[in-house]
Amino acid sequence: METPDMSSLMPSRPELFDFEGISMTHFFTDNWENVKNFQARPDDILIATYPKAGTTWVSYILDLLYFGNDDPDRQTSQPIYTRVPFLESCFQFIPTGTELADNLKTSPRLIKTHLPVQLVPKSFWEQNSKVVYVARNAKDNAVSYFHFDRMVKLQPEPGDWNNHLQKFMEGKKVCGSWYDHVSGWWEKKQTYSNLLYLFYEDLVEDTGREVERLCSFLGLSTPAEERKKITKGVHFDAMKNNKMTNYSTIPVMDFKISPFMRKGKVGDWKTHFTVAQNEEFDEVYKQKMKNTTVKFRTEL
Ligand code: PPS
Repeated sequence: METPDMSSLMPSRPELFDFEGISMTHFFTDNWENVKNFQARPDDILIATYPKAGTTWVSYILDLLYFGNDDPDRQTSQPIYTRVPFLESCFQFIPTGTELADNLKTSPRLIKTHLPVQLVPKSFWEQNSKVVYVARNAKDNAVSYFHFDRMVKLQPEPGDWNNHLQKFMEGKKVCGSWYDHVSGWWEKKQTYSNLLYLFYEDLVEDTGREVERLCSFLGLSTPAEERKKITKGVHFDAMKNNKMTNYSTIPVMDFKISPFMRKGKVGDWKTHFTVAQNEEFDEVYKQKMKNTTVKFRTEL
């Protein structure tokens, strides 16, 4: 029997529009009343990132730290995007992020967001929930975002690499400006002590050390042996081969164009940026980041 053509059922690529000063698509604003009024709990853990900065990696680390030994079924049959709901998401093929979060039976609840700090529902701050922010250097982040937009049909068309890079520098990507995102969250860290600010580059350099840092922030006394096991389980190759973490169970990603778990490297930008693009990017970077103290590494 021939495979039916599902393309007509697939929603078309959405338009980007301004939402409270941030570029967004309707998939992240359609459920806004529920997002804004979301009731956080004191033991919730919010995993916040600019898209493509290592969200899935840190989500899986936290999932294993808390629930790795609890329920074997969780590890073998629940994809990471249902274990760790994506708060502002509103797609047709899966319940909304707020529905998924409201129905989570676990404690703590692990919740993912890509929102800039000023759009995070206020109950998280009122409840003093813990927040883990992950940031990735702009160049690799831009590259990863490009390949993601190419293969996810629910993202605006990225155009060619140069086109995408210009839009990235202008902040005309879903979730807005990378520069504002990482610096806004960095500022928040100065006044909100329940926020841990991690770097993707540090995770690549020494995952075990960052797992330890997470444990200490979360007040977990996970034994060294267990931490070692987790560190192995969250290695790029292990996650790429794990159906529950590699997003292969989601229908809107075209892995023939690019896999979700693509390269997992620091410095892959060097295979994409031309000398001229790099010079322009560095100039724009200097300007946009002149008022923040957050510093990134673009190579290890
Ligand atoms: S999303 O769609 O915003 O939730 O994507 P996100 O998970 O934030 O980012 C995806 C990129 O993170 C890489 N990744 C990893 N790198 C190293 N080790 C591990 N374990 C790992 N898990 C995910 C993933 O490969 C994407 O980066 P690129 O550069 O595209 O490979």
